[in-house]
Amino acid sequence: MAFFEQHIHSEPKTFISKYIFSFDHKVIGKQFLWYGIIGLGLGGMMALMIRWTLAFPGEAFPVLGHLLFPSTGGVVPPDTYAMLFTMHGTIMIFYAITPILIGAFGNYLIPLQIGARDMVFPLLNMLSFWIAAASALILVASLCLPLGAAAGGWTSYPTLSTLIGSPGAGQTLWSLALFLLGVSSTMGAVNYITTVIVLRAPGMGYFDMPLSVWGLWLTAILNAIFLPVLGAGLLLLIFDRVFGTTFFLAGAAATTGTGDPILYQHVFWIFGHPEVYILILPAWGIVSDLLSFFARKPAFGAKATALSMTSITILSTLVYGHHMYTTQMSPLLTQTFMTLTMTISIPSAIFFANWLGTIWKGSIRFDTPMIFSLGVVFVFGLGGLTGLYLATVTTDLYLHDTYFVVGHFHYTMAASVLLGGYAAIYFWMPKMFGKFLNEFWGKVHFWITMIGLNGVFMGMMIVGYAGMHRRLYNPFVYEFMEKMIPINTFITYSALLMGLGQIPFVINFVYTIFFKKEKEPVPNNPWNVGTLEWTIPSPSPVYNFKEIPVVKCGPHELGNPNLPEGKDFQYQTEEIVEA
Ligand code: HEM
Ligand SMILES: [Cu+2]
Repeated sequence: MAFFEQHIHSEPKTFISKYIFSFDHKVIGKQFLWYGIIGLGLGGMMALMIRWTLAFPGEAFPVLGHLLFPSTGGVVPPDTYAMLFTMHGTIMIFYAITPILIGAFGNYLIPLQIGARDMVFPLLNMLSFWIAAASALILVASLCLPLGAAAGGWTSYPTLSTLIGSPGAGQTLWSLALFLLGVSSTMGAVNYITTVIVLRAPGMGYFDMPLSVWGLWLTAILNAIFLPVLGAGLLLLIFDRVFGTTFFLAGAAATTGTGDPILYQHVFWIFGHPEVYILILPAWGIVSDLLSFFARKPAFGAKATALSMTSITILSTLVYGHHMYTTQMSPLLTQTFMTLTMTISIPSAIFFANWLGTIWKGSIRFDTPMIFSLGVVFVFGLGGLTGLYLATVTTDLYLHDTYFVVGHFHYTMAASVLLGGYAAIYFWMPKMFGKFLNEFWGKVHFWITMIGLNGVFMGMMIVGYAGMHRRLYNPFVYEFMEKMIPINTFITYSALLMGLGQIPFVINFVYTIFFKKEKEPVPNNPWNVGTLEWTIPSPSPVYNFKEIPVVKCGPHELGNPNLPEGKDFQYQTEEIVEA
């Protein structure tokens, strides 16, 4: 755009300016990628400890147990169990999935796919990463406190999270860490939104943007609006804990204050529901593009997909109350939230059908990024359907706070977003690092993960439906649940399998980046697709585009019958070939 001169960056010279305090969106993207993958490992270990405790209560956690919990002979103690599920949820959502999908791919893809040389505000971008790093440091440090880390669940409802429920400093640090992360993400979001608006290459209308950019852009908008809401809630919580205010103090009204724990829930979910869409939208966008690329067909109804994603974004701001049916809001409010929640099914069904339309009669190439994308279609289908049971007040009253909810949200976000993230890593690896991940190990990774995760999350929905409450230390103290022990053991073995399935990925990833030598340089466009990032060398140079490209067609021009023999796609810089 005319009023935003884009210069060619000069190459940074020192290690520090190149890899540590880098202004380059591509390097910042990679920093976030490593950050997220480390988070995934940490959160994953915690998940295995949780599962071990549930399947084998009272037994020492293998290998690490004796090291971590010497006072109990290696058994996870109850208060530690509460910290584990709290930190697991917090780390997975905010320090693993968010940095991978939004931090890494948001940074990496947005400028490249819209034909820009960098983000609009590179300094802000760098600060956003380092504030996120500080936030992670604070969170992890809280694990070493004498009274331990936060233990009030990832939602940290009062009274669990006020001084009465958690006297230690862990909860305060948790709130501070998330507040900082909110600051970091808001900075990132402002950058993404502005970059998409002002730096799109000449000729690129909104509907010419790849759907990945659409997803990331809508996510950034949600982030910019709703993270500050969480920030406000956390600030009040910190005030309650540190300065003795009573915003969320139960029973405060009965004495002199005006506190109400339910107020926190409103504030949390006004942020929290959009947050779950913040996580899923980038994955949706990426999958929508990849399905088209690997089916060698234009994305079916791409405009409708973009518009459905937009309407889901808007609707997602209006449904938060479905997390609070059991708090006795007025029936009118409850039913309004139910109706609005159900309404989301309409745009969801539209773009889900578009996914199926895209692969229908395609000449599908089953490369690793594609099988991960097909995996997303499958698990998101299941996750979305289970949402309907929770959206219905009458069924939710029974299912609320059971493992059914846990199964639902793991299908929708753990499974869908994780698989979507992996699809993206396998797909953009050659552009990011100039090397391919090994296909064979990629497929092994996919199948073990897929089998494991369905065992885990399907199992969760079954025990939840049978009445198993979430967050119990030893559910089998209740007689009616003894019959579920075998299913719980099955879930745990599935989780172990899923955990083992990540090892091929980690080895593949680390080996490829640091040790693998490609025999020949990776071609600019190994997958034969037309979006702008594939028009430049792999890995892309510091300044991305020597000349800012001029866009002449959409991102999914594949399989046009008028193309010359032997060519089945067009670059976005090429005029559409007509008969
Ligand atoms: C497709 C339509 C969806 C519907 C109708 C739906 C509905 C619901 C409802 C009603 C609840 C509350 C259940 C309860 O606590 O009793 C819930 C929980 C949840 N959903 Fe969904 N959902 C949908 C999609 C998603 C997506 C796409 C994600 C994430 C990417 C997601 C993530 C979550 C999370 C994290 C929770 C639980 C939060 C907690 O209590 O810790 N949902 N969902
Ligand atoms: Cu929700």
